[in-house]
Amino acid sequence: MKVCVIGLGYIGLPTAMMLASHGICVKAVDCNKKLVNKLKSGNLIFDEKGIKELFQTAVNNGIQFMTTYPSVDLYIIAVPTPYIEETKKIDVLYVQKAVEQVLDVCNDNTIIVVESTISPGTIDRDIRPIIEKSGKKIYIAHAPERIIPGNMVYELVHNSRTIGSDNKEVGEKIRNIYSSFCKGEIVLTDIKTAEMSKVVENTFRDINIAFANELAKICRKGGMDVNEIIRIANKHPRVNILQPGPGVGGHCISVDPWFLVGDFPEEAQLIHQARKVNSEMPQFVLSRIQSIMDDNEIKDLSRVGLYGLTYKEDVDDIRESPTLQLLNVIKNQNLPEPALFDPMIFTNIVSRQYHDFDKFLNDIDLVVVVVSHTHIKENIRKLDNKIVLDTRNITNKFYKL
Ligand code: SAJ
Repeated sequence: MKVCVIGLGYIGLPTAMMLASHGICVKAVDCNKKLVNKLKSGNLIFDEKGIKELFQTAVNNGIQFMTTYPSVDLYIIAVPTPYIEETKKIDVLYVQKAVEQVLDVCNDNTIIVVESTISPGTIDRDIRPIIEKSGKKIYIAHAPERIIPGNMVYELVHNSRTIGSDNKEVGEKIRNIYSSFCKGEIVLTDIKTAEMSKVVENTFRDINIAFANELAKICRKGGMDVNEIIRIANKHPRVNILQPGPGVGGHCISVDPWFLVGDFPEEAQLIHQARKVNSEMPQFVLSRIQSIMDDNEIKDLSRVGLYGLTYKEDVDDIRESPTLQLLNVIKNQNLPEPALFDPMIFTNIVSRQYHDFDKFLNDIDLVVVVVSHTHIKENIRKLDNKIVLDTRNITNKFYKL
């Protein structure tokens, strides 16, 4: 069976490479010519544990990168699904465009699998009518991914997966493809259940992070140590509180819960509130910075340095990152721009960005650790003479949230 993976981002690319590495004939498509040329010339666009080796095996096994849609037996669509700012509903345009382009080249009985996260009912409402209009006999299914950036290659192989299909035989065919590399359980269900379960997983995590963040605010006001309280509470066999932090970033957890808020505004009260708590964390971080500046007679934010720009530790993805959210809050209040350093980011994203850690430290009085990269843990001694706000609780000796 020939497979085409559409959308060579953080999910599509590793999935395409994994399939190719396990003997499947894979054609990997992206509309971005520059990206495709980079891949063709043997360069990856992001780093991940084990991804270089996977890339090499996939190339050796004949994976093909291209910008045009080929005719194959099964398509996997892994394009972005943002939400519409005003309505909070899913913006399904990229998926629809991909489906339309598949329909232009595919034959009857082709299978289209949507991997992109979609809100429950999206396939019936927004995709099926396009397929019906084409007059072709096509099978559509949904197989959401679950891999965590930072450990993608391992999780692609070991996580359990869900396949939503309205046709058992087609579901089995898709299961066969994924089981070429996936050692976890592969659960077959209907499309809407698969759509909803993926959104629910990320919403569960968002709510749990919001709980930890709210506790941080309560403990700050009440003069209590939130990290110690969480450490003790988590000794209870049925309590597992997550870590408070500077906010929730990434293209998944900070996006997917909005789909439920957009479609079920009356019912999704807790989900909406959790999003609000997490979105307000950058403002809370700014208040902490200002109070520490007052305590230490630091006169303005230009003497403050933010450590970390990515949305979480040891990845090079900056989408929706808490640092970018914080910089936005600072800009909106017309305050001076802080300095910034991130060992994972080599291009210039903001104007006061440093690429030399020692120079960065030299130019500032207060360091705000926004991301707990391994780099900062290994260089913790360099912070010895600095005033530090540690929003990630990397050690217990600094100012905390
Ligand atoms: N965060 C905290 N405190 C925590 C845990 C996370 O503040 O205790 C923050 C992180 O720093 C980051 C954000 O939350 O800014 C999200 O990070 P994450 O590691 O929780 O999750 P993602 O976005 O990298 O990946 C999630 C995962 N989903 C779940 O764990 C339910 C992953 O398995 C999904 O595949 C991925 O979303 C996706 O693509 O949907």
